[in-house]
Amino acid sequence: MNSRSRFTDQSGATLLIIIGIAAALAVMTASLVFVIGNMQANTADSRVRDKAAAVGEAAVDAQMYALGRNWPMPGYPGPAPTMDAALVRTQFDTSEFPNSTSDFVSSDYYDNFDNNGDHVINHLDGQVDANGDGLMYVEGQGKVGTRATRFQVLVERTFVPTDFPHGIAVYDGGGIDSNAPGTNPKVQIYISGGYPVSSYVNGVLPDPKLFAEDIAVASPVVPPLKDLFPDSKIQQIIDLAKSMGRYYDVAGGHAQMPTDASGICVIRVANPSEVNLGAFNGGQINMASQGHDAPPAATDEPGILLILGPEPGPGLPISTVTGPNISINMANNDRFYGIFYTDGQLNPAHGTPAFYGMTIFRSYMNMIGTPRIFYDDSAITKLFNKYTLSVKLVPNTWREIHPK
Ligand SMILES: [Ca+2]
Ligand SMILES: [Ca+2]
Repeated sequence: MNSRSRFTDQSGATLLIIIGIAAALAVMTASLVFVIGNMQANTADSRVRDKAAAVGEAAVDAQMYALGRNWPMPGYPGPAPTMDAALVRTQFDTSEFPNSTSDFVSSDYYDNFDNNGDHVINHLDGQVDANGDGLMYVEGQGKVGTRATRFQVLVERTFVPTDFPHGIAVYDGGGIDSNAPGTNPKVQIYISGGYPVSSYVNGVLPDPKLFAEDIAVASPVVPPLKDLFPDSKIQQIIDLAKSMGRYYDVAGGHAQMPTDASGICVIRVANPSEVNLGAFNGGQINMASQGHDAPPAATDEPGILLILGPEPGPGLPISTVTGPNISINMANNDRFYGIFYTDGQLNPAHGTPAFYGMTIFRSYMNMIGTPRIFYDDSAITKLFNKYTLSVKLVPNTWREIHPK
């Protein structure tokens, strides 16, 4: 072998090595491009998936909020608790979340029991809490691009604490006037519910026979109302009324006086002022129209009516009497069923009006004439756990399910 051929052989070997390295580099580069491309695709897919999940979570939240506003029970046909899809849509930027409203977000809810007996719990089991256990399933789905994510969760209804004290027929924070002793007693028990029934008159009681003998009357010294009826309860009722659109601040000029005082209703008026109960519901509040003294029907639903003075100043307790000179007019056959609470006075009551339930006049009571007040425990029991406070997640029930 001569030197030339050796040189040629060496050159050939070097060339082969270079070609080999180049080939290996080419393969590696191609792999790297592939790997990076794949990673980018995965990252993009994962981002879309996260976005769809964020929308799905928002759908669950929005559906739970709708259920909190109107928990569907059998026999209580209210507006369906429909998720506000348009509102959810506005919470997400359209450049990042481009889908249209119709397939962007959706939700469902149904009872947590196999009501139709097909061994599966799903939409077909009905969109009411048929078994009445305060539990239902909620599903929420979000879709971004072509990626959809759906969640299912068990939710629980919680209640406004409308557990009023039993056994208070009347609480009168001031004096009481009456006449016509021949028409006594004017305060009586209609349904005791098995509870001892009391009344409280913060002043001299001119005629004890105003109250039926089976009512224990505290007078002239009474416990503070907040010991019987806590401030927190007043605040809860105000909050509930606000959430239901049943709070009217007439004193502040923000709203007109309602004509309907049924159900939950809180009205703030100026002090002094006159409030005529006959102006509400034709004087039949939470009761079907019947003659005077006719008790509430079993199907009647009691309400809570607060007639208060202007809002207390900053730092003052919610129970501050800001309307001692609000006169509550009760006339003719006006009748009220439920919890009646006012800063003001019963003044006057004429004709044969009646309250059934529990009555609180923080200022004074004029029982001249033939008004009637009946303690009716059914108002207390029917109001217990009646109003949904909110809907919350049952822990450890959140799971991802197959999208639809
Ligand atoms: Ca079923
Ligand atoms: Ca249920």
